[in-house]
Amino acid sequence: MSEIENNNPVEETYSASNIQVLEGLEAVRKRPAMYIGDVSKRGLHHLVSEVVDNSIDEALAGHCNNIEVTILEDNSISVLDNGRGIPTDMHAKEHRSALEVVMTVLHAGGKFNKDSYKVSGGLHGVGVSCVNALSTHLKAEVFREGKHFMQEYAYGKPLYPVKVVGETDYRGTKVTFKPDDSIFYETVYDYNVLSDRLKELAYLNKGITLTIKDMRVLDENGQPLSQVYHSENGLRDYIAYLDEGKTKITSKPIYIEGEKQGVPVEVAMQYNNSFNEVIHSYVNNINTIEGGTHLAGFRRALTRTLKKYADDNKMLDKLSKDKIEISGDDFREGITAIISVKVAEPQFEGQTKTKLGNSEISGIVDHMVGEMLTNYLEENPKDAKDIVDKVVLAAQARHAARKAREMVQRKTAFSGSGLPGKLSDCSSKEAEKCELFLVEGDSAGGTAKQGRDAHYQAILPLRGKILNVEKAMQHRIFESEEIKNIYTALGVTIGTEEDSKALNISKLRYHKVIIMTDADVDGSHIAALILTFFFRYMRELIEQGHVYIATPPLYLVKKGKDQRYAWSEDQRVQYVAEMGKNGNENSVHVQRYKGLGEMNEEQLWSTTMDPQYRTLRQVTIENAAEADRVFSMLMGDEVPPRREFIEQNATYANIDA
Ligand code: 0RA
Repeated sequence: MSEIENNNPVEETYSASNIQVLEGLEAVRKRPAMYIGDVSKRGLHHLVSEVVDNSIDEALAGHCNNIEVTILEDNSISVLDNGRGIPTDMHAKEHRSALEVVMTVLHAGGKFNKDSYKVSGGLHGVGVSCVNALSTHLKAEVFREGKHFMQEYAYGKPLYPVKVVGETDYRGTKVTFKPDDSIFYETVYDYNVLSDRLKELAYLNKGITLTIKDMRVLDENGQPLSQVYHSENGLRDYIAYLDEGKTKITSKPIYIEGEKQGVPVEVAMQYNNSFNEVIHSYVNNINTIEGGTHLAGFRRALTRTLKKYADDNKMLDKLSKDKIEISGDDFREGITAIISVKVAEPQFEGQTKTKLGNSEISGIVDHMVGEMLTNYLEENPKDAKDIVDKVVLAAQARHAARKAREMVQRKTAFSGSGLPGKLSDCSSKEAEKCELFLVEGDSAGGTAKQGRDAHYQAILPLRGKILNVEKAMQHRIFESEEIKNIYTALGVTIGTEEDSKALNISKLRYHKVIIMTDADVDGSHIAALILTFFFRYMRELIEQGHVYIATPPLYLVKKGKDQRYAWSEDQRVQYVAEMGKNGNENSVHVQRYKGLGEMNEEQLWSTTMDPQYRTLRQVTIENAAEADRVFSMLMGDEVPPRREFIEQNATYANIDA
């Protein structure tokens, strides 16, 4: 991708004193990805976070408790808060109003807001001036000292000095911006992405009310689609939300809140009777999906404190008698925990810059969690016993699981290539080019095998429903034939051991793993089961963008030799109308595909497998906590419509186009 060309006309109506500034913002427009991560859907939504973060800062400083985000009809966004309002007085050194400096100087945002505890500031901490630079138009409004101030910008450049446009009793700041569609590939805002983010922010910053409104979607009374988020108990409420419908080991989450060496730390955790470890960590309201020192500190404290308590109370004797060694994993089976720290100068590392590097934080979290958890266990002996019992059970199960896995691996080692017998492999060994189709049913598998390009497309038929990993004990997972076939075909290992949780992605034999199921209820269920397995046991596969869902057509519309495939009702209606036009409607024939098996190999290839014509949906995780919850709900006892779920969680991506 070459540099984005920028020849947007800008009205030069403002003083020349800001040449310096313009250069700064031009840099943002030239290399937007350097400042906001990317210019795809993620970057587009990141702009909103960047603006909301300023309001959150104002709230954390104790001056604001209401933030309202509105998606306007034209996909511009407005963010309104009831804080003190960005100062509008003249900035002594800059000879411009403070508001203008905040809106046009890179990194100026928090600089002169010394009294507030500036900790957020977004993933890239670039501030609102970046949003301004990447917007065709931005309007800043300040309600302060009885006046309504305003300044507007085009591509980050002020169109006039700050002016007073009226009087007001309100206090606060409102920023309205329209992202530049010559920079962003995608300019349509996704209500759910913003809504989930605001929900997350409400849990992470208790007491603030966050509202989202979508003016594009009005109900019969003309009211916009909207949602209000507010949490009084913060992370405790978050845990309750994430674990809704799960059976808890303790009645209430364990809650730790405090500050050490100027670092606010907040932790909530609760055990449930599942086998999953769900820990989400945040630094300055940013989800650190790669973890880091805060997470390490938490894990260390958890293991050490629980182990000491269990040892002191002779609760591990049975394990040592059976020669079962307890591991860190056992202390986290069935845990749901949220860790949130606020760090003044965070150092972010890792592939996606979401891993906290500050070494001092691990000791701080470790100390605080250790101390408070010790007290909790002493004061709540019944909870303590229930938790340790669960840990002991986890250790026993893990021991059984390892035995099962060793059996499996020993068996596979003796069976020639080690690849599953049902796999029709491709001839190429270049993993980057290879694709594995996981196909529902032996018959569709056979068709796919005949239709494929055997050079780079491999087929693994799956018989019926694979094991529901959400409900199964871990050793059962390694015994399941279908699951064994999947991971041996992929060439990667899974495990319960600490270090093997990280997949050996370098061994992955296909860089595209494509789930191909019927377009019906059963097909959706099977796809959901496979996705759940990947999510729980091979999350990296999804995170690194290797998982896709194939989209077979729903209809074949035929008239003589003219044949067209339709993927939706609308398309079918359109084609029938178009093809009916030149003559007799009755001669148009519509065939409904209920399953992959109804297509012949040529049809399956040309509609669903051929990179030239197929549409693959890439599975992405927008919001880890939300995904965790969705998967437990989806595969738990209460089952929401799965088709809808998959639609919502598979990003439309015609990646081959
Ligand atoms: C600096 C000083 C003061 C307020 C703010 C910044 C402020 C910034 C933003 C950004 C979004 N909403 C905001 N609200 C306030 C106030 C200084 C004072 O009034 O004494």
